[in-house]
Amino acid sequence: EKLVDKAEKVADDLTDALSPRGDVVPGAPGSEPPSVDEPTEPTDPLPPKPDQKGATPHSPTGAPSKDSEDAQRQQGAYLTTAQGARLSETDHSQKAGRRGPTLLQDHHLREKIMHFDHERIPERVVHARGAGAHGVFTANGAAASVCRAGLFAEGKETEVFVRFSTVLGSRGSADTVRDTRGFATKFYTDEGTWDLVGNNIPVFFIQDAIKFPDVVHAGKPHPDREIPQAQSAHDTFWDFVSLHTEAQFHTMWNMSDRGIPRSFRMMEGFGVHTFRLINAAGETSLVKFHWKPHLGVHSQLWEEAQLAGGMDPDFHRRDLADAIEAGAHPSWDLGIQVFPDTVDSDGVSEMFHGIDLLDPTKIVPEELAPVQVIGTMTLGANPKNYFAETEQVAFHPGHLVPGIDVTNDPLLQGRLFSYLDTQLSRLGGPNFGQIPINRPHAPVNDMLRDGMHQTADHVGVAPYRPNSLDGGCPFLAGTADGALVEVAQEIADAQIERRAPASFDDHFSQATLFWASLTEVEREHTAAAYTFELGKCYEEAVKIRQVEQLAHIDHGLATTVAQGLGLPAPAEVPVAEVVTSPSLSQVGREWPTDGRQIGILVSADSDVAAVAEIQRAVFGAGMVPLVIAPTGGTLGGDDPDADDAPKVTISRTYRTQRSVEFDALVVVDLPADPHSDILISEMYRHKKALATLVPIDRYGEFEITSSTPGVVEVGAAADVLPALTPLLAAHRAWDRPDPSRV
Ligand code: HDD
Repeated sequence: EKLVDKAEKVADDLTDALSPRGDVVPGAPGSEPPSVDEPTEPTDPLPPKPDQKGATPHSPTGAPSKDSEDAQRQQGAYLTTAQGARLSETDHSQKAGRRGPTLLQDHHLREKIMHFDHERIPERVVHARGAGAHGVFTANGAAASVCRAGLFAEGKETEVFVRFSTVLGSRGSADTVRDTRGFATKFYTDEGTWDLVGNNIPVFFIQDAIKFPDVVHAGKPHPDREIPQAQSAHDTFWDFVSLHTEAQFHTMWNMSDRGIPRSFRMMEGFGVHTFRLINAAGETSLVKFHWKPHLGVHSQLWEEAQLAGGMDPDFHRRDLADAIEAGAHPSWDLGIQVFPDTVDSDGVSEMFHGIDLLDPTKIVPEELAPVQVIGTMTLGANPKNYFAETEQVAFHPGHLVPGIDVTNDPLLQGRLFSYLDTQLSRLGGPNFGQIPINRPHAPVNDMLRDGMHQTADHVGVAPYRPNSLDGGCPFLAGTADGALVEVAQEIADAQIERRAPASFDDHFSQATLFWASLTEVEREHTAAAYTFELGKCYEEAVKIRQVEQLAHIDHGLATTVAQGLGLPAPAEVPVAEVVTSPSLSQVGREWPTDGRQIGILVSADSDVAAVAEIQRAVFGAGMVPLVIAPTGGTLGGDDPDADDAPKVTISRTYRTQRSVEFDALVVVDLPADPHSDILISEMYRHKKALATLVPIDRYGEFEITSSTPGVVEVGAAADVLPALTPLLAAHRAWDRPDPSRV
């Protein structure tokens, strides 16, 4: 008791000393939280967003929603419950006395917490991490001769929504990991929705969908510790792909620079499978779909990708959204490789020059079947709400329109089941097609009724066919009325069996073709990536087995990787003799520079007029100038009497910048600062363009002179842009000496 008394006295003394008891004097400093005048009328978002018109929302039956803009905003001036009752308080729960327990009757509390508790839905089992954008596809008419689909008619414009993604990582994982990228496009056509659910890599790990859980389980984090996140650099992945040789070709694409894109805007896309097109006369052709980015195909370097993963895990998501908001709308040509839908001399269908078009682990080199452009897609609007659009969008390779049909590719066939099925648990029931982002823009009259999350008020009494009560509606359409076309096909081999055709057995020759078609610098990167990834494995047997598989692709590659791992070179085995396919390389061409990010390094005393001039020129060329200075705020404009003195807004400080953000650097002044030292040396090592107004003779361990490839010394601000543009067009100075072999 004595101890308790003493403790209470100490507590009382302390409380008196620290905060005098009694009512706080109104108006005394700190007595009230800062407040704003309420209520506030709903306003447009701040800051105002330029021209961000997305797709028009449609009602469940396909008719445009009334007041579609208002429906997306908060309604009314007052905070309400979910049932629309106005609230006078939302910061305190209802209690029995100020210090008493919270009451069960507090509906507002329970409703608010209940809703919050259920805000998350299951993330996608694969492709969980993504970024979306709205846009328009405009056809040039070139596909009209092979496909009856209305969206390919010359000049036809169709609204689209695209979602780019990584495959292995969780929803919150970093963007710049080494992985395949998803490239899924929803075309809201007048004849129904068509989804082209592709990747940035034209082949897949497996030939049959039944193996999808295996490859995904192998790539996902280990089940015991749930590491590593969003990586293929671990034992289970390499265990699987070294045992399962049909995965070797896709894996090689992952190890090449394609596995670490510079931007979603600079990736190719592929439908992967062969599809069957039907024209107005009912004739069929086989095609593979390709997206060709107008900005070219560019990648990060592995060190950059790793740095960006820490520096800015949202690197690709931010890049896409910023570019669209700034008006640098990314665009792609959609192209097709067309193959005759005939049987070959052995009586086998879906073959082209000996390549089995039903095997999703094979490409058809573009030199054998050129990609013919059939239209262009431009992404011009960011989503207004990530969850509503990018998270809830549901793609499906079976969402087809009249004139586009599937083939018997066993991987595609399994996908046709999986994408409907997964939405039941992810989006909570069979009515996910009614979620605004998933609503078709064509009229929907499906006789599907009820179910979880039903939002349509269906009228009529006869949701069945045939009926005579609702006027016999809906009617069935014939081909002439735009019905889906189902091509009659003979089944060549009617025996039911679990086997693949012999033409699926070749797992290495196209990997050899790919390797042979890369330039030297791309090969170096690819070999280094294998060495890095296998170097992260613990099991010696896995590494040895994978190196042996590489020997079936190229013995030199296998030997280089083995050396890096400290393993003996594998035995030499025969490899396929190939002709090269130059279109597989991404190096050696020139591309537009739109949307590139240019760092401008200045000091506190730099010539503000010169910096402003460079900034204007870069911006005027459709690129993003980012001024890097010792502190934030503005450069210049200090003299209050000189209204028209040049003034420049600072975008980054020496501490908040990192080289991975910039495609090129303009050095206006060379500050003596460790952060800018790292900036310049990384720009050098990553082979990025450098334009400098001050001489840099030697920089740390690197020799940076005007004769260094990709480095230009300029005399004046006006010379910067003309000097930088050709360097940026080539993307990197690949011939720059690389002492540290990044
Ligand atoms: Fe898949 C999502 C692409 C094979 C099962 N896949 C998904 C997404 C893309 C692809 C881009 C993300 C779509 C989005 O952004 O919402 N998938 C491919 C490609 C494949 C492929 C190009 C091979 C050529 N996929 C594949 C197989 C299966 C799946 C063989 C199953 C048998 N994929 C799914 C899935 C996902 C999915 C589990 C996860 C979330 C979703 O579908 O909606 O159903």
